[in-house]
Amino acid sequence: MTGSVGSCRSCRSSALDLFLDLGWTPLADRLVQNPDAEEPTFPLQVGFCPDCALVQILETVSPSLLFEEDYPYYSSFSPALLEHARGNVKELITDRHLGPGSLVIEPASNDGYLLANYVDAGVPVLGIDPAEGPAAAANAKGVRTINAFLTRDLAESLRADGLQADVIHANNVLAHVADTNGFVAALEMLLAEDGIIVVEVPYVRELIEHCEFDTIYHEHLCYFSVTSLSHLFGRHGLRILEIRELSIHGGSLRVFLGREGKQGEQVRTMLEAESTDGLLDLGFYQDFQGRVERLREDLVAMLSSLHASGHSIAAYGASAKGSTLLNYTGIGTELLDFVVDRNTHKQGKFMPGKHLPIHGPEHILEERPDFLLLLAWNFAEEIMAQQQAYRELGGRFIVPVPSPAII
Ligand code: JHZ
Repeated sequence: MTGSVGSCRSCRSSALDLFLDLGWTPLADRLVQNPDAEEPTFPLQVGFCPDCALVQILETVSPSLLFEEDYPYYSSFSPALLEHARGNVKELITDRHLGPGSLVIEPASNDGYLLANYVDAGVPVLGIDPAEGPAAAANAKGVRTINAFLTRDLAESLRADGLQADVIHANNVLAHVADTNGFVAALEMLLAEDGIIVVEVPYVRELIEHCEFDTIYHEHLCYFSVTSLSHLFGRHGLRILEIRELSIHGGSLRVFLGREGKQGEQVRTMLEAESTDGLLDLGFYQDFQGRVERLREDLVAMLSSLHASGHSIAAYGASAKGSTLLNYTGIGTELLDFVVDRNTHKQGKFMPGKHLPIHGPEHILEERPDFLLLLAWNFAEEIMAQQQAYRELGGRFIVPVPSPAII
């Protein structure tokens, strides 16, 4: 299934405009076990659809290569994300009067970090996730999970078995699916008549305005605005009822969708603002390549000068976005000594392409690098609070976006 799309992933328009080329990069979540083995790389180019305003990468890498085996991302390693999910679930249980007779479904449920909150409250759940390790971890903690991709076929068979959800969560998954319309059709099929779908996606406005180019990698096929979401879901009889802007993952949207219902005032306001601010035109995206190139130059210059003056530098967060950042900027073992990450499934492996070794965070105090490049800048506050001891010893963090800064 790997290959380049000829037309828009959402509306099928053939008029895609390329505005960013990050070169060829390895797969961002495919951590390396053996640094001598060959690693495949794929083109990473981003286009804009002038017909439905969807920003998207042009390459589709086979989903089984991306997600099925050895997928190292386990949501539960971030306390901030756990708290984020807990708050969301609590509110929905109250607002939607959920109880033992309800059903909550979540595609891309990962290790069950979100659904576990429903299980604790006695609300029946069904998780669906193609990644073997995280799905097994979810089942082990009592979150019923099918190890599969959510497709139209799976939705049809679940529906034939009588499953209809009062709430469907789709957090950070819409951008990941190769059959965008098929996935939304599957969500619609699984939704009870008066049910609600809660979707979270990183907001393309934040990506562009804050130069978060590193959140672009092959797992993320689409980068959504309210306008592009509205076109996509509208095609499947689903309407945006409410939207919230969230700070998670560098700035995200939480969108509530239903078959019918009153559209909140803020939905109209955001749609209008996107139009006024130019998000529906190529012009909004056109200087992004130049801004990303400048960031690369500034970051390489900053690290090179620190290194040349005898400072040691390591990195924090073996994140997927870290892989894009390192591979696009070319920063590797000549400037950075190692990467640390709390996720034990990542430790002992190497970063894609650049092959920096990944250790547990205790390595920081053992090695005492002068600087830590923050590759998980979206969790800056949380990580820096955990690293108080390192900071008290004089250690400093470098945050790469929106422009490199030492803090
Ligand atoms: P994190 C992930 O991207 C994966 P990544 C995925 N591709 C996606 O869509 C986005 O999220 C939304 C570690 N960490 O979550 C955990 C610590 O070590 O920003 C992670 O490995 N200590 C599905 O990988 C990494 O940092 C900590 O205290 O770019 C963060 O990765 C915390 C908070 C995190 O996104």
